[in-house]
Amino acid sequence: MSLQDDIARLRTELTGAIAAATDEAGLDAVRVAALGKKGSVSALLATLGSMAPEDRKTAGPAINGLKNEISAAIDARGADLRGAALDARLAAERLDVTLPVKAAPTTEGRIHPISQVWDEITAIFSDMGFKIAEGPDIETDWYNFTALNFPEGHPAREMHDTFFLQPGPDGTKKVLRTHTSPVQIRSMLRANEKPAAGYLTGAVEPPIRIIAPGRTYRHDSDQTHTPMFHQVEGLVIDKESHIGQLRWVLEEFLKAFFEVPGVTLRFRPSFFPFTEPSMEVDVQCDRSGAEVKIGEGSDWLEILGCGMVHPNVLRNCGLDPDVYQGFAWGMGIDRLAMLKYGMNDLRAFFDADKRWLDHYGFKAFDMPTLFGGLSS
Ligand code: 2U9
Repeated sequence: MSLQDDIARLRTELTGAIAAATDEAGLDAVRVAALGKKGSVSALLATLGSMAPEDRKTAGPAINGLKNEISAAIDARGADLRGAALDARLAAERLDVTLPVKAAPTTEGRIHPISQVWDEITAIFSDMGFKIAEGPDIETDWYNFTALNFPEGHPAREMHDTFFLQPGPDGTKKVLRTHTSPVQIRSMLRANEKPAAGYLTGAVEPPIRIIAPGRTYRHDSDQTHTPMFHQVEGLVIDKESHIGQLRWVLEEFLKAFFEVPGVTLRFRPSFFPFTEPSMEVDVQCDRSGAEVKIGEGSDWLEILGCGMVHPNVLRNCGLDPDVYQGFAWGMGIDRLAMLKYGMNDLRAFFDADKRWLDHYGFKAFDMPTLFGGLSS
């Protein structure tokens, strides 16, 4: 077979293989097989060395011509394959910039009004110097009732519509706390702890200034009651705490919470086993329009209960009522949320209805602070 035949055969073979290569890796394999060290075109070039000079004169340009031709064909096919790969990628990664932008979860999600109001309340009382106290939802009868001066068999225990748990091995039934007051009992008992011998830390003497926000439970369900609801209670214990301070704390809180320049409060005598005297507090409001306006008008709205801590409660927590006295108050977080943000059915709070949350919920990054605004 002549050199011309070899060149023609290789040209047909290699141009066919180049055209058949479907990706850059396949094309590179053809390049190695033709132009690599042990490639078919390189092998032909190597025969030039042993040729007679006369033959080399014609064979050299012919073989080099084939080499350049194949090299150019590989480059051209490479450019085609890269172009096709880019087109495929562009098609696959196509973005329709005319579509609306998909919102990030942080802008889509909503903070529940109860969480919002909880954060607003804790921001206000923290600013006044109160610490936030927490405790268990499942309590013993002693922490929920006895320590709070509810006598055994007293009707007030039934008034709380308590949920009882199955009795333990000793026959006693734990309860779902009916108020957050056991949290303050625990705080007072801790404040009264004597440091163990040799330790400098442990005892925290009064003054105590705490608020206890939390879930509470009562067997009750209608438009304004749910079996689980949220309360925030406050407690101040010091040697000379008095009702004047209680009134100031409540007024400052209500002004800050309802974001109004002033509030007028009305204190009515009431009864709670854990406070003496006990009072229910109404705030002046205007109910003539669609929503209740606090701080103006000629109506009254019951908003919270309060009183001076009963001496028996102090005694039950190891504090001497002749040395210490204090005041306490309690209010419903859910009710405050309804009043401030104009919802009228408490049950909707717990329906987990996304449309309701989209409407009444708050944006995740709008954290309530006193300097940045509570509800802005
Ligand atoms: C201790 C001593 C006293 C907390 C108080 C109220 C009055 C009160 C209700 C308001 C609406 C509960 O959510 S509600 O139904 N609470 O009226 N709570 S005084 O007094 C305490 C708490 C703890 C150790």
